Amino acid sequence: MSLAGLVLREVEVRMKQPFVSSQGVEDSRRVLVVEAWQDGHVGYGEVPVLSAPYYNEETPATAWHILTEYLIPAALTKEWSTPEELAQVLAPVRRHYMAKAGLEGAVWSLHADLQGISLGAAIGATRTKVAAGVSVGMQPDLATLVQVVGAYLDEGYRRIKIKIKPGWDIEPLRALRRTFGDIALMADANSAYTWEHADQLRRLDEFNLLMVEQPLAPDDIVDHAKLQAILSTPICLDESIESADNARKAIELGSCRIINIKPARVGGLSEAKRIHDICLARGIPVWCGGMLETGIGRAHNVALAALPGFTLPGDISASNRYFAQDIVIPEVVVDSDGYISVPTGAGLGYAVDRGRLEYCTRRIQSFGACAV
Ligand code: NPG
Repeated sequence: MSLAGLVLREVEVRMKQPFVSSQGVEDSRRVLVVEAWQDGHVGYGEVPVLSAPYYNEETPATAWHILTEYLIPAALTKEWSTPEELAQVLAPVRRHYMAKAGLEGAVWSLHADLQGISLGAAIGATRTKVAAGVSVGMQPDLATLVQVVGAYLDEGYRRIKIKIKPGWDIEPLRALRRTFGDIALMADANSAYTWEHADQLRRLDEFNLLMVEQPLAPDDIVDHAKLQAILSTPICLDESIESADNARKAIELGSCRIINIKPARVGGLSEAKRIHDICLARGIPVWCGGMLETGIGRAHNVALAALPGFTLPGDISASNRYFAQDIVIPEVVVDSDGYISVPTGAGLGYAVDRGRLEYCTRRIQSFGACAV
């Protein structure tokens, strides 16, 4: 590959309702979109940062700075010819995984398009459909939670994830079990607990959950190993797993029995695939997490979730879960059986609605031969 140029956009896509988690509230998505151009073909990647640095250290402003000052210049001046080689060129920049993932993702998307194959095929994926799960933000009361979950079950979602924290855990889980019986149910704590809450967390075992996600600190694999030893509920790690080497250590320590893989959290699809391969070799089931992506990031997640080791429903819901109007055509949809079809067309598999993309663009900068 030899990129003609790149375009970086900050876009704002309005959400239908605010998403509440222990990291805060997102009421519209201000993310970055990267376009990679070559021979009239274009690939797209997304930097799904939150508006404030409460999931990781990144925001739209930090990602814009790192991409424009370091990552994009490196991509346009250093030698590389495949997306995996680009990931190595970007590696000297420490962390800033979401910024890296957006740039590498655009190049993966372009690479697949130039080869005339789907993004999924380009990374070695084989599934023709992926199971859709849904993440339910924190609700004001139990009645509203039960009503919201019931509506998603009626839409066909195959797994329900609710946010928990001390004071909002046992009661909501008990209400859902009482109302909906043995549905596929999991809880995401987003590090809201500490080791001192171990006895409280052990009470989760009564609910036969698929897993409890990231109960302890976002950079911990030691206390999680101690907790998993006394919990029958599988621990799933999210924030703690930032690389394939991290994943190997967590598995060897017994810190988790399941891993949530997000391309944005680990710097892109190349590292995400490496984590998948390590987990597959060690019998650790994985699923694809979400960061409230627009259809561009969602398309990358669908391609990743089509790899064979993704045996659990992920946080890949339909575009209409969050957006009245997405920026891709067709929008990501979940069928009545709770599955998303994996696109077979060349590249991203979803067309980017360029008019909608322009309408949502708040800031734009072009690099190399791209003129905007
Ligand atoms: O459906 O894309 C989605 C969101 C899935 O709940 C989800 N993500 O920690 O995994 C997470 C969580 C999250 C998203 C947390 C945004 C905080 C903000």
